Amino acid sequence: MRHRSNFADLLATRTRQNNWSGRTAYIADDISWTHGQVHDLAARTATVLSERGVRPGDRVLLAAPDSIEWVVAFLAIARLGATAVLVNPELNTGDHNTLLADCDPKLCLSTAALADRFTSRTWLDVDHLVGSKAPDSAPCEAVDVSANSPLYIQYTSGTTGRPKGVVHAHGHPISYATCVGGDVLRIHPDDVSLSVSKMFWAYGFGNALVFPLFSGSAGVLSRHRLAAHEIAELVERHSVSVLYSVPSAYAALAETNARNSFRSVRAAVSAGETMPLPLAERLPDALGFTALEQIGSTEAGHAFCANTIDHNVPGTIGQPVPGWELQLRDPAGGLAEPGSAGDLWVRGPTLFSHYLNQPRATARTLVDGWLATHDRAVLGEDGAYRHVGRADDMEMVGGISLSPLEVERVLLTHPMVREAAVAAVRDHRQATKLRAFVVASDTPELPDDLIALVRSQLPAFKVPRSVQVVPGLPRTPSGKLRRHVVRTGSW
Ligand code: 3SK
Repeated sequence: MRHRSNFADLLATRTRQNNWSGRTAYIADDISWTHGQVHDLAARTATVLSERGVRPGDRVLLAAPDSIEWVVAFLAIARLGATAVLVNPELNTGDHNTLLADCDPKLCLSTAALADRFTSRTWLDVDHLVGSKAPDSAPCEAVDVSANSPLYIQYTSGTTGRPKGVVHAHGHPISYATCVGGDVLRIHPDDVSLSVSKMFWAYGFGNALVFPLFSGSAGVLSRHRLAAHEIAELVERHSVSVLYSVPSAYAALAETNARNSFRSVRAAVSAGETMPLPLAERLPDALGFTALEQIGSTEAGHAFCANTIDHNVPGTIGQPVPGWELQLRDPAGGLAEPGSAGDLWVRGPTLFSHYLNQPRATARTLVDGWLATHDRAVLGEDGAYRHVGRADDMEMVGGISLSPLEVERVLLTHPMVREAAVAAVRDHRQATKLRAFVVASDTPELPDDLIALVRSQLPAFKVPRSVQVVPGLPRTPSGKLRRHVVRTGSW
């Protein structure tokens, strides 16, 4: 029986049926690629991969910066019915080796700069493969797969712990493109998007690969991590209409004085972490837009709760994305009292099938079809959810447990503070003391001012003993704070 569920094939067919072949799909390194060119090159790249022995069900590791080559390689792997393992190219050798051992790929694709990482396996330079070898090959037919066949794996370690390979199927991106890209953001063929988060990560993959290809719109790609002034410059140069970013990057943008560069932005999406309310309130003045906050996870595929183009309540993570159910549970596993905070469990159409090689972790996280997000939230009377932290966020100081978020929220009201993290850090006597780390315009009196600010609003045991100004906080690629690293006091 033919399923016609191959994700790469569905996108190529959709492009032909909607006459999008001549429209711009990507602008990468200032070169434009049409949707037709991308799908044609992917079909030819699939031929080369097949000649190299890639077969349906094989895993192919892809560790490269965001680029047209990345997009084309992904579509080629999908076309062959193989599974793409999407890996952060910036990891160190040890981390790459851990992932290699876990996913045991048939073939590795990376740029030449990372060749030595992967030559213990069959390895190809993705830029050479797509740029030089594929154009001379014939296009390859798509392999027939079912909507449940594995399509890609992304690694998550959450904010701590052993990496887990999250497996998603061919049917998933089509579903979140419809619900998040369509219902929530109303992406249309005239949009031009820029995702600050990279494509190896769930948020960036949906934003930069799935949404443009599914909607016939254009995406701007950058190989390197963008500084605030580069984001402003790209948005202005390409008249970006949909910007996807994370709170720490919005905080940096708000200080650029580049409001005029953002005139073309009709939607500015924020995810990865809760946006502090003072920052959310600063954005309209500083940048001319209000951010649309959403929350999702690698296991969920993309966002499951979001503010939408039609209904945005700053300071909240919005309402369930169509197709998703949310439950707030109390510690005993029952439903939390209305209006009180609970552990967030979600159920919906794009939940991962399993963690690669980790059945016990899968069973702990996916229970009766519900995903334990480890986020905590509260449902307001307005129907919008507010994120109130992670289940593992608590700090213990002098035997008393406290939420660092409450202290961070106070610190963030100070006009000089752009980011804040508070943790119980061991001093030289191994005693834990509350310390605040802030990204801020430094002044000699800032630490004392911040301590006085917290003291004026919170009880004494929540006042940090010291304040350290740091250039940046340790975050996951999606922008989530790595609290276990903050607790070490150095990074
Ligand atoms: O909220 C997030 O961090 C997220 C993660 C993956 C995909 C999408 C989102 C919004």
